[in-house]
Parts: sequence; C-alpha cells; structure tokens
Amino acid sequence: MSLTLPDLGWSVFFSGQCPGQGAEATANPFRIAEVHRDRLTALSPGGEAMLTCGPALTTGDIAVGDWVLADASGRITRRLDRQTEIKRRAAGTAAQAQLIAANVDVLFLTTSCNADFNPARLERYLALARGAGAFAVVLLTKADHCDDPRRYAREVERLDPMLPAIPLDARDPAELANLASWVRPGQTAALLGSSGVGKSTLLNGLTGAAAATRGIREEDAKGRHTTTARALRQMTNGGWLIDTPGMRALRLTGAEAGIEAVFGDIETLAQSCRFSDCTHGDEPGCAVQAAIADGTLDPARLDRWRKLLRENTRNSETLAQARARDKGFGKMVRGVKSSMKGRKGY
Ligand SMILES: Nc1nc2c(ncn2[C@@H]2O[C@H](COP(=O)(O)OP(=O)(O)O)[C@@H](O)[C@H]2O)c(=O)[nH]1
Ligand SMILES: [Mg+2]
Repeated sequence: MSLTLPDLGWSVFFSGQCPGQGAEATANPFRIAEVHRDRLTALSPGGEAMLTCGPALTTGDIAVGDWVLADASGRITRRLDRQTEIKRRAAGTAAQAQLIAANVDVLFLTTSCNADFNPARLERYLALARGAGAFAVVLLTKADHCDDPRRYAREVERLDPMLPAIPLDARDPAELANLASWVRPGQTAALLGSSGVGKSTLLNGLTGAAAATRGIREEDAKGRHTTTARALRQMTNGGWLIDTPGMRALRLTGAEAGIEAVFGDIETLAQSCRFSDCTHGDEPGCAVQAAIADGTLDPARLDRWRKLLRENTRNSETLAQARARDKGFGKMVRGVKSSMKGRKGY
C-alpha cells in the first residue's frame, strides 16, 4: 500500500515552505523514520528510502518525525521548519538540549493506576507537552488492576481541568480502538512514561505489530551494540507513533513557557502579590500564600512548581554557568559554616 504525502503528515505548514521554484524544484519531501549516526531512513509516497546529509547538515540536526527535501540521489538538501519539537537535556555534564522528536501532534502522558502515579512527574511531562505545542492526553494504564481508576482521573483533573485522562487496560483491543481516535490519520503521537507503565503494550496494540520488541542491531555512539526499534511507526488507524529511547528519561530544558502554562494558576496569583519580586515565602501581601491559607492552592503544588523551575534553570544553564553556581554554592556553604562557628552546639 503506497502512502500519499498527507497520509505521512504533510500539510500546508510544510508545503508552504516549498514554493517549488529554483533548485528545489527537483527535490522531493521525505519524512524521517529513523536517525542513525551516518544515515537516515525516511518515508515518502515512493516508499522507504535511505538518505544522507548534504554538506550543510549532519544527522544530529535531524530528528525522527522531521520533514526534509532530498534530491534524486537521496541527499538531503534542506530540513523544513518544524511544527513542534520535543527536547530534553542531553545526558552528561554539558547542558545541551537534545532533540528527541519533531512534528509530534499528540503526546500520550502515560502512567499507571498504582504507585507509579505521581503528580510531579505528570506536571513535568505536561510542561514538556505545552512547551512543545503538542496536545496532551493522560493515559492511566492498569485500570483493570485498580478498584477505583476514576480516582486517578480526578487527580489529573485537579492538575488541569482541560486535560483528558483515560483509564484503560492497555492490553484490551477495544479500548485501544477508542484511544486511537485521539490521533487522526496523518497525525503523529508519542508515548511518554516510566518503564513498566505499558508503553510497549500500547505501541504494539496501536500499530498492530510486535515490531517494538523486534529490534534492529545498532551501534551506539560509543561503539556498543544496542537494540533499537523502528522509531516512526504507523498506527492501524492511519496515525503515526514515534517511539525512541530518548522519550523515556526526560530532563526539562528551555521549558519556561511550558511550566508557565502548566502552573498558570500560580503565575496568575503571583501577579496580585504586593511585591513584583515576591518569592511567595513570608512576604506581606503574598497572594500565593493567601491562596494556600484559604485552601484554594495546594502547598504541595507550590513546591512542585518551584522544583520544576529550579530543574529547568539548572538544565538550561551552560557549563560555565553551572561551574559559577557550584563555586558560589561552595562559597555560601563556607560562609554559613564560619558564621555558625562559636555558636552553641556547633
Ligand atoms: N493488567 C495490565 N497489565 C498491563 C497493562 N499495561 C501493561 N501491562 C503489563 O505491564 C508490563 C509492562 O508493560 P510494557 O508495555 O512492557 O511497559 P513499558 O516498559 O512502558 O514498555 C507487561 O507485563 C504488560 O503486559 C494494563 O493496562 N493492564
Ligand atoms: Mg517498553
């Protein structure tokens, strides 16, 4: 079965970037399905193709889900602007953003109706979704093992009344058929969630294939062999699912806008504080503390907001900034220690 460009997710957003004139008239659009160190696999109405990067690009500039233009020899001439970008802080010490996926329309924030359920983690996922401009849907798996799955749905509603939360048994084909309707044909979704919550089960059920576990042997950056699976996969209803290992361990970076969107209630309250630089500690006229006092704001939510902001700041700072901060922190500790000296009990 051959696919049309709209089947693959092509839209006016992308066609508008290709006026079809000049040198690019000979270049064709492809959707990136897998990114390897030295080559890419891509899908187009002509079928699957192996692409290489032209002189102006490296595979590091391209993510699963990207649209590119390539010439007749399979060389990429241009990467098209993205509708959404899913990024995280790269592993290691250098605070670098790592692009995980591009042009994701729907993010399934996946957790289970058990001890995995954690509002702080959901808020982190949600900040990422909102920051990327992707539509978020919370999946509450293992509802079949839970006496009151609606309780978890209500907790999600407390985080954001507009956020859909769907309790389900990820192994049930009928429930998956309903779930698939959140991703229209040609749209692209991705699953985000801790290990064991049912992502592979969902992926296999939604794509009707066991390919998630049927890996491809691949060499990673350190030359080790790892098993990777096809990253862009078609759902049985014509949608697309992106599955890359990068979706699993997420450290926020550059997510200010996302955090602001998720914690809009606190950000709005903060505008009514007497002091514009209020830290919502014990300042007089603090609207945030007033909301906690009258029971309209959960103090745990304020803590989670602060924590996420701190995490985002740390992950977004450069290596030089991190070093300066550590130095400053060491200085502060030494200062506190010396000021404690001589006090009773120290
Ligand atoms: N009862 C039940 N088991 C599930 C559900 N979702 C996943 N599982 C099981 O939980 C285990 C982990 O699922 P898996 O898809 O591998 O999780 P992943 O690590 O997120 O990919 C497997 O044994 C699944 O069969 C569910 O909704 N209900
Ligand atoms: Mg899995």
